[in-house]
Amino acid sequence: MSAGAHIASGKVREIYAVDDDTLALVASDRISTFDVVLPTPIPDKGRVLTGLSAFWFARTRHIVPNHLLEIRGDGRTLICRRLEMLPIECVVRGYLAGSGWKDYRETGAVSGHDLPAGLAEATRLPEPIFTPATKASEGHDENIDERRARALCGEDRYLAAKDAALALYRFGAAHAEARGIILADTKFELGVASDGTVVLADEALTPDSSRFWPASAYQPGGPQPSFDKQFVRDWCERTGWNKEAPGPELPDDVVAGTRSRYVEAFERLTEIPFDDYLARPEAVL
Ligand code: PZK
Repeated sequence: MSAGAHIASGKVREIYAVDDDTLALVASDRISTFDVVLPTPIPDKGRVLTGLSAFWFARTRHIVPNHLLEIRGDGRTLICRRLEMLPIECVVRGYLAGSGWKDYRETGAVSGHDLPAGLAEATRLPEPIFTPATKASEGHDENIDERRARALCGEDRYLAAKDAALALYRFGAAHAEARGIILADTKFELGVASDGTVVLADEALTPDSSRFWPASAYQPGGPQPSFDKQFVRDWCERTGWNKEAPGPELPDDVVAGTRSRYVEAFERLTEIPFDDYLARPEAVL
């Protein structure tokens, strides 16, 4: 089916070769928290993420072309055009969180963007910022400034990737905000097609590649609850787990609650019943 050789593994996804020009991206139901993949899957999580990615790919082609060719009937496999990937993570931040908040607190800047003094954690930024990062093969990506990112990609590719990423973030954040979800930040991966066009790849605007916050609970000045993973994180905290592998097995109620949150994110963002997606994955296209 995905037929060919295994090309790469992410923490919770796999890539296979279909032929010289084509890849299959398969999303599992694995979940990671505190950087550890837990032993208990969340049923349909891979389908939620695959359906969301495909939904965004179909709706953002006017902003930048993307690698999606086809969605498989299993709902967890995207058939994609093979690209030459850019060597940076294209991160866009609309709010101060995660490593953006950390870098700001330590230096007053994120990826070379000097920000106003005295901002609180989770503050909405006056404008979204592009904060490229290195692709670490293990450990954490490191935010880099525009000069380094430009040198890694080449001037033209860098500017095309930056413009695409900012426009995609603005589109996704506006769509999500209108449906009660704050898209605090997100990471895109872009590649270059054989004709030199810069193309959106990987997954896009999913809870695994983004910070989704429930708008109803938004309160700047501290860490925000994650739309999708907060049940899991809270439960893990209560067990006293030291956050080193292996992680704990999740109880049924935490699995069910977490699955509901993923499905809720899917339905709020796509306005498509998740059961319709399961019956016919092309419903998101
Ligand atoms: C590609 N990754 C990262 C993602 C993993 C690893 N269209 C493409 N062409 C060529 N290469 C890639 C893609 C895409 N997407 C992306 N590695 C290679 C990655 C998901 C799971 F294991």
